[in-house]
Amino acid sequence: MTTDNKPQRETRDYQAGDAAHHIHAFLDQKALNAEGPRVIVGGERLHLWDNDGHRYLDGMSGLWCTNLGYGRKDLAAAATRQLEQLPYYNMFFHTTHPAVVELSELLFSLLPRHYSHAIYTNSGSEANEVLIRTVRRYWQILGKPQKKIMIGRWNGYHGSTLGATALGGMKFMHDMGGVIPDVEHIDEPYWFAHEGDLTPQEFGLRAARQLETKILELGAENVAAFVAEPFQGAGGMIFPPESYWPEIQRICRQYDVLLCADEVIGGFGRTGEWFAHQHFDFQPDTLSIAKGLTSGYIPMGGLILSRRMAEVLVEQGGVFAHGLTYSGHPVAAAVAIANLTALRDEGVVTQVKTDTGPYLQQCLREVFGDHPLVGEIQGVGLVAALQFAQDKATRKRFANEADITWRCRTIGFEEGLIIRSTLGRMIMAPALIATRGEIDELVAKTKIAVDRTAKEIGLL
Ligand code: PXG
Repeated sequence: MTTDNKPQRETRDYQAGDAAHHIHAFLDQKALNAEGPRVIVGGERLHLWDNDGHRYLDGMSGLWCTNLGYGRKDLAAAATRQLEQLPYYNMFFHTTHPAVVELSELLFSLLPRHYSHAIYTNSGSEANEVLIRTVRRYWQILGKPQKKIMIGRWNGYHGSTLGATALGGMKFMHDMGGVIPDVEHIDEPYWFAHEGDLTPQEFGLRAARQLETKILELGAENVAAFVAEPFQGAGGMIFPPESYWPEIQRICRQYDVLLCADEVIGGFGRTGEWFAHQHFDFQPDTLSIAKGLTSGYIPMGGLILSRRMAEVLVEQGGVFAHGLTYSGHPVAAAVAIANLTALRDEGVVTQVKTDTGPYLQQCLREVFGDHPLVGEIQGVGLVAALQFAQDKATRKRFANEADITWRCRTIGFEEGLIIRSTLGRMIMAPALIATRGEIDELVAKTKIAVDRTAKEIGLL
């Protein structure tokens, strides 16, 4: 712990204040209050420390967002400069400002050339709210107002606001008042969970063709868009088989359905490409972005539109009846510029592609390839998942897999490591600046956590 971060108040005092006033995300409040949250007070590169001086290796880049790691003075300086120059102005009164103009120029210099316009938001959820309204507006302008059904995927995650929740496929979120009309879902391409004997490639094609079946059932004239994460993040870091995305793209083109990629997690270098759809080699019509846009230092998101869509909205659309007070916020834009500049000029994304990404993937396969608890290893660049399984050969999963992975995550914390558990998988997505040494530490600590878990359930 550094002196800058010496405790100002007792941990239990912070915990009491938190319990008294704060509803946390996706947690049982009562249980959390009884346990008392860890109070995180500082961070540097991949490490965090809490109010009691415990250090953690953050294997999750915060919540998939601190792509440049913690403690970047250049991002802080960019925010300070902009706060002093122009802390706020809006985009409504026939106005703009240099920060947002320069951000757009930089962003579109990094994106494939067939994208041309952005609608800025504060978060990924808002990006997906805007997505729903924008694709429906697009079809209205083209004289097809009935083309408004959005198709998402079960277990996909697109955010926590109403439209984004409905678009996502988390049933427990739908159950908490999270549905809207004209949203449908197909299955996720989760080969390991598939109980038949299809190869991954056969399974990928079959999973993709569910989209065709759904479109035909609903009538292509009623379907606006298909929305999915290039690889599924919160739903378990699920990588589709190679056959999946080309077939999805074929289907969307054939039935004139917009293909919308949620790049909130996959964007800004995670896979070693600037955007995850580039890794999977397909061409979406829209991209939802957030998180890595600012490395999480300040909230910002957006919806990226293809030139074809933007031309319709701009040339034929008249008034676009949407706007957020903080769209293109100058301070967020200034931080995003500093972040993207660093990712580009320090060669961070290139390094993930050519060095640290392959290194992490190779280390994980060497260390866990024959591990008795691990049935499958998926990932590319600096994102990976370990699928826990009772029997790798038959892909038999544990009946209580969520408990086992949760236990592994808890042991991780005890060992000074933060990795995430989903149903049957452990997920890691470290900051993109990770060195080989930091990757060694991540893999070694993960091995300790997985071994301890395996011992507890009698597998080692
Ligand atoms: N799309 C995707 C693909 C996401 O992962 C969002 C949209 C929403 O972004 P905002 O900025 O509104 O949170 C996300 C968010 C997890 C977890 O447990 C992941 C997210 C959020 C909360 C938890 O992996 N991703």
